[in-house]
Amino acid sequence: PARSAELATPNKGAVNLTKTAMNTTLEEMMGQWDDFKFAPIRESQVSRAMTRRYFQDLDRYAESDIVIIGAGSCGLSAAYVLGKKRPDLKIAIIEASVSPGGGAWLGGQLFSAMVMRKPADAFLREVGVPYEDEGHYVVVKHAALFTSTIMSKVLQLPNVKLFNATCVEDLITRPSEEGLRIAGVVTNWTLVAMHHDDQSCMDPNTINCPLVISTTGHDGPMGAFSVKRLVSMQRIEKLGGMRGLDMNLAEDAIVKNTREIVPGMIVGGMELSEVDGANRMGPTFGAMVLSGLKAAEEALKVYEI
Ligand code: AHZ
Repeated sequence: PARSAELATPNKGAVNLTKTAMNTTLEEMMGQWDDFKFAPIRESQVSRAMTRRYFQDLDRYAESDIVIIGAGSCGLSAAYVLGKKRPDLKIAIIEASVSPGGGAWLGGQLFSAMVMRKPADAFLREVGVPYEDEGHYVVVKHAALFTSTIMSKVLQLPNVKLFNATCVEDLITRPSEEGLRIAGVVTNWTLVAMHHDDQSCMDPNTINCPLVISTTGHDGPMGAFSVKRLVSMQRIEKLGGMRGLDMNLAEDAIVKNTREIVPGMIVGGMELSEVDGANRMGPTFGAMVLSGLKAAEEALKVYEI
């Protein structure tokens, strides 16, 4: 009988708003735990609430205006500037990890504080992250404060969608006057991409877009993805290889050289050091946010024509 009642009333418990569901304040809830109840729900409502939106987003962003690969400090900064300046552009961020943020959850080694050299403090003021002013540089009390703040700003933009746990595993190309242009990305669930060697028939998905901004970080298990692929497809001859640490040289070079390295693909952040043979900067993040700003500026040139 219980089963037939369930089948006869598939939406049982789905509407029927109780007092707890009606804009109760936290103050009103406190001390009232004996009668406490959540608003009722049916499990399928949860499934549909998630899957409908996800598949609508997959459909909407299958044709994007800009795809940003990698949601580290550079990619998120680029997304923030672009998404805010141009609410008419559809921007998809593809992040391989479940947790976006890349290397910006800690300031360096396992320390909390994050250093940004001036003038990158302007970016912190723009997004509303407090800092201590130390003269030529500023210090945010925890790198996670920067990362969570910029992420919350980016995720609130209606024209930006983050697809995390999803990696770019190839690039879409088209013949062009310049030889070849990048015309989109090939994606897969990261967990699937990690099992191509022991499972068969796990073909990917695709996103078309006229412009990709690649910010996948320096070489490593996942890093420098796009520029390594450009070498293997013989679109650039070889990588310069990231050089040793020199904070002063590195940060200036990364910002100045953030550019469209092949038609349709702008590269920013530490991925760029692998192309140009630039130094690394270690634990200072000013160049990452300003490289994001410059990448956004380069992208806007394409869209302002
Ligand atoms: O998961 C990666 C990370 O979140 C993601 N990523 C890499 N390959 C990907 C792929 N598809 C999708 N194929 C991918 N996502 O890219 C993000 C890169 O973030 P990051 O923090 O490593 O790079 P960044 O350039 O934004 O910041 C670099 C921060 C560094 S490294 C460094 C040094 O080594 O000296 N110093 C600084 C400030």
